Amino acid sequence: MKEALEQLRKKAQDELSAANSRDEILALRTKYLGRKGELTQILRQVKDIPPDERPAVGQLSNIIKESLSTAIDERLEEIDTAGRDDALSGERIDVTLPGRGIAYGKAHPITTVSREICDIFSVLGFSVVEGPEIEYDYYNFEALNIPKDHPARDMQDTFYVEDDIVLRTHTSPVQIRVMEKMKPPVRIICPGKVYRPDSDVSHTPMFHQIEGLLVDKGITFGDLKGTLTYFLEQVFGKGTILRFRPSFFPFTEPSAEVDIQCVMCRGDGCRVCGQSGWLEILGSGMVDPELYRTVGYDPEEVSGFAFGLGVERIAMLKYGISDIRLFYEGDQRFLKQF
Ligand code: 2NM
Repeated sequence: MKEALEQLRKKAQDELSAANSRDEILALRTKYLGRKGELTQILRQVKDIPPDERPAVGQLSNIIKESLSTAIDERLEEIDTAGRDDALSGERIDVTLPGRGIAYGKAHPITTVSREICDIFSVLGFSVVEGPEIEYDYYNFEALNIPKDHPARDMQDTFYVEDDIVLRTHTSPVQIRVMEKMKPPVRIICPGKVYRPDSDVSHTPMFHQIEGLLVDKGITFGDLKGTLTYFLEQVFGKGTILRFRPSFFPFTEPSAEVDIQCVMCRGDGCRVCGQSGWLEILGSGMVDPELYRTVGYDPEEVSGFAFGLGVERIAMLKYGISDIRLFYEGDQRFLKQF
């Protein structure tokens, strides 16, 4: 009996050492200590041995039962700890790895240049005003003194939505709307999208314009020259050489186009300036008295100047870009440079 017990203890301990998983160890507990387990089977036979040997056998079996139970618990603990250690070392975070980085977005170069231009005029006391991109014929043409037979009215130059509704071809209708509502003095700058059916290296059917308007008592062509000279020196640098060249617009009289000396060849003549040595930057003029009558101002009381420029053209000259379409292709390699 004693021998059978010792053999059982040895066998159980060997199997326990060989067991490598929780399930195996739990199976051993059932196998030896369970209600139908091997130790229990042996203890059932105690009643068959002589009474004087029973206490010793009982004691031994209790010791074996205890030590086997303790050994099983310890082994379970070992397995659990090893599993946790494996999990921890496998899942360890390497805090020295560089971060994944966040892909920040940023303003489109046209937005940036447009804001820079508006900021310069804000310093001079101009307010930034926006208005509708779909506009009545009245505000886009009629109120600006562009008569029905003017070439700018042709279907090729304007996107028509309906007979009397167009996609605005310039932002001056915003200025007409402001003058209808507000009395002089008026000092406004109007940025925004405009639309004309053109498409080549220097024209897209949608582009951005900024127009300015200043109306007050006693405003002269000298104010126009001083304001635009200051503005162009802010954009292209102090000492920028410029010239005011007579021109014509239906809404201004007199009118002038402002050129700067070519930034590429400094006036020698190159491909960018078409060998002229000059770059056309903006159109301007003294607001035609006819417009004041249209909006209810008295042309004997007030005078003023207005100007308009294309943002893409300024951005192309500023950054040395030769194809306007690059702004609208969404190519990250191009856009990331600004
Ligand atoms: C230009 C050139 C000259 C202009 C005129 C007006 C308004 F509303 F007062 F009539 N706004 N902008 C103007 C004048 C625009 O763009 C080349």
